[in-house]
Amino acid sequence: MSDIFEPKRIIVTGGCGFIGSNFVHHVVREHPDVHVTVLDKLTYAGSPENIAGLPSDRVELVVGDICDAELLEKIVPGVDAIVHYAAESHNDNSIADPEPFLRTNVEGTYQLLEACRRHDVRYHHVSTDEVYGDLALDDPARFTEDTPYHPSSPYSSTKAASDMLVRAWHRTYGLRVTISNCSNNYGPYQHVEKFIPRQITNLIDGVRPKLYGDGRNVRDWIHTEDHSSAVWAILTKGRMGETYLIGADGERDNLTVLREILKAFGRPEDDFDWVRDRPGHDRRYAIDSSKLRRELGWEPKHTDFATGLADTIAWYRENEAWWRPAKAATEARYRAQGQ
Ligand code: NAD
Ligand code: TDX
Repeated sequence: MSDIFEPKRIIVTGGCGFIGSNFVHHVVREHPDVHVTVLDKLTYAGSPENIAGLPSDRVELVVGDICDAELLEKIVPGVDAIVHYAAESHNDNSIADPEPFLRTNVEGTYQLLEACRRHDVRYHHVSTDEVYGDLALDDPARFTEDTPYHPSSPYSSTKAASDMLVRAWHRTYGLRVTISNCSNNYGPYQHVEKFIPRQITNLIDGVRPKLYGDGRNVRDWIHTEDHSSAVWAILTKGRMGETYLIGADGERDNLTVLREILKAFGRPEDDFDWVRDRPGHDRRYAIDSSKLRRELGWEPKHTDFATGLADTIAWYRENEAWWRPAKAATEARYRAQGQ
């Protein structure tokens, strides 16, 4: 194992989004000597409310675009590390309009890498298991760090492109980088466009949940808190230039997850609508995270999905003011797509 890296000042891009804000809460709670500068453009997916109430001497919000090289010149010098979460993150949006995905996910990553190169800053890149494409339902295989890249959607292809930039900046310029590719996250602060929050908030609204295709697509669910602890372990203990897969053995098909949500609301198990499938819909994702566990001693703590889901449902019930403003426009967009 490498020496432990102990950053004191970090930039978290996308720290007002779902996973980024959960990471900021995690760092504030678990690492009291670390100062966080959140860099976030506050797109439709980001809200300053996600980090409201955190101590102002520990967390500073800079509203801006990761593509803005001049802004990066102002905030990057002097920090120890950048942890890069900012992205356009939703597959369905990338199918409707890929352009913002190219800009933020590819060009934005390039600008951050260049800023890190100019100022010799350690860089951690948050990516997704979707870069590996999909697996068949009857295939016993899971993704490993050696699985070839085979992305399917505009979203996942831009994430794959950004991973490649990071690898090139390490090999060519010797930039101190690590990459993590994580499976599907769930938990508080997830936008209502995503599968689990969409169905929970539909049920709160008395609307039938919507299932794509045949509902047999498998996702490997991990609680976002476990994603945060894994990213911290990789940032501080990971080997330079290495990729680590993050997952918590949470494979479930969409129909099973939806039925668990319906049950929690006391609804019959078939009380949902089948809707148009996503074009190019990946069949199954599955992560083998043994490298991360073996090399860095990481273990997930929130592995009881039923408890995690119940807590998530409770969070959406208690925080209607947080998600309500986005709900009508999100559903209008889905309706226009036949979903
Ligand atoms: P999200 O859409 O909830 O949040 C993205 C955040 O990035 C928002 O706060 C948004 O305002 C900000 N942002 C977007 N464009 C920006 C720009 N140009 N400049 C600055 N800020 C910008 O996304 P998420 O689900 O929290 O995903 C975060 C990261 O984790 C992404 O890189 C995603 O690819 C990766 N990831 C997500 C999952 C998942 O299950 N959601 C799984 C694996 C990896
Ligand atoms: O209404 C729905 N009905 C439905 O059946 C929605 C919104 C989704 N689905 C299906 C599609 C997927 O099989 O549920 C599954 C999960 O869908 P999403 O929440 O859109 O997630 P996914 O496409 O799997 O991607 C997520 O995980 C990997 C994140 O959005 C990505 O950012 C991350 O990289």
